[in-house]
Amino acid sequence: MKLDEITISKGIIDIYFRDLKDSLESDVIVVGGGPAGLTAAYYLAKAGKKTVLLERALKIGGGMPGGGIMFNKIVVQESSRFILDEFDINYEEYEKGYYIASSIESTAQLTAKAAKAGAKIFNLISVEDVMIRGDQITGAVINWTAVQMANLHIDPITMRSKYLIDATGHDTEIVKIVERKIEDRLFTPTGKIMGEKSMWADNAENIIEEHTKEVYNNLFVCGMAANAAFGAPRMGPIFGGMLLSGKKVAELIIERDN
Ligand code: 48F
Repeated sequence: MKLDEITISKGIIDIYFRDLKDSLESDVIVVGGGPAGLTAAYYLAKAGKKTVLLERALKIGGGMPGGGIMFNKIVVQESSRFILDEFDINYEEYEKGYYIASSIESTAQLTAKAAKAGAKIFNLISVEDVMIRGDQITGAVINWTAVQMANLHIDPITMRSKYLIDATGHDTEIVKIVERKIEDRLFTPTGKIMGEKSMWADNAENIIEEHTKEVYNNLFVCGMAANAAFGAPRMGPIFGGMLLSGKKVAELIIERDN
């Protein structure tokens, strides 16, 4: 078979735009393709929810591939080991209850399983605003990351969804936008973003599931964004809480949507 460059180009353009158009209306938009967002996308898609994941960066994975200070290993504790099994991630026990996995394999497996479950993953797209109707969050306003980086004055487009998940990590970017744009309070005890506290792995990991919840109408937080929104510590390169938080946010939305 003789290869034709124009067919290669047409194939990429046609299928990309088919997927992009199809993603303009969905059940759930997950903002952020770190470990929490990928885990959420997997469980949501597996449950049959139409799931779109938007990631600003070229590469998926957020803070996971870098491990701890570029040592590409992650730690997962006993309570979340079953999620490593669910994603077919290899690990070894280091000390009782401390499991070590490759951060590269973990990122790859989370991504592959989320995609194979049916989540549509778009990299290089940043969420720069949200859609709000009355007191309901109804979708995301998106632009190319390259446009933001080049500081070009180019208008964004929109995606509608029943639910939005802020899985943007330490920066809590989506909740920050919402906090600025609504007239009422967030569903945090102070009504505002409470802010991330300094490193305390045990405390942070134990509280993160409790903080994984709806933070404003139809807007949920998971992963580090959940602890940042509700004023809890960071945890460093232990990732069990991220996985459990991603699973929990999926379960909350599945329950709500039924
Ligand atoms: O930071 P990130 O990995 O968040 P996470 O899933 O996991 C946190 C851990 O990596 C680690 C930790 C504990 O183990 O403390 O830091 O909570 O992934 C967040 C992703 O969101 C993307 C960003 O590029 C990153 O890949 N992101 C952030 N803002 C936006 C965004 C945005 N506005 N639009 C699209 N993507």
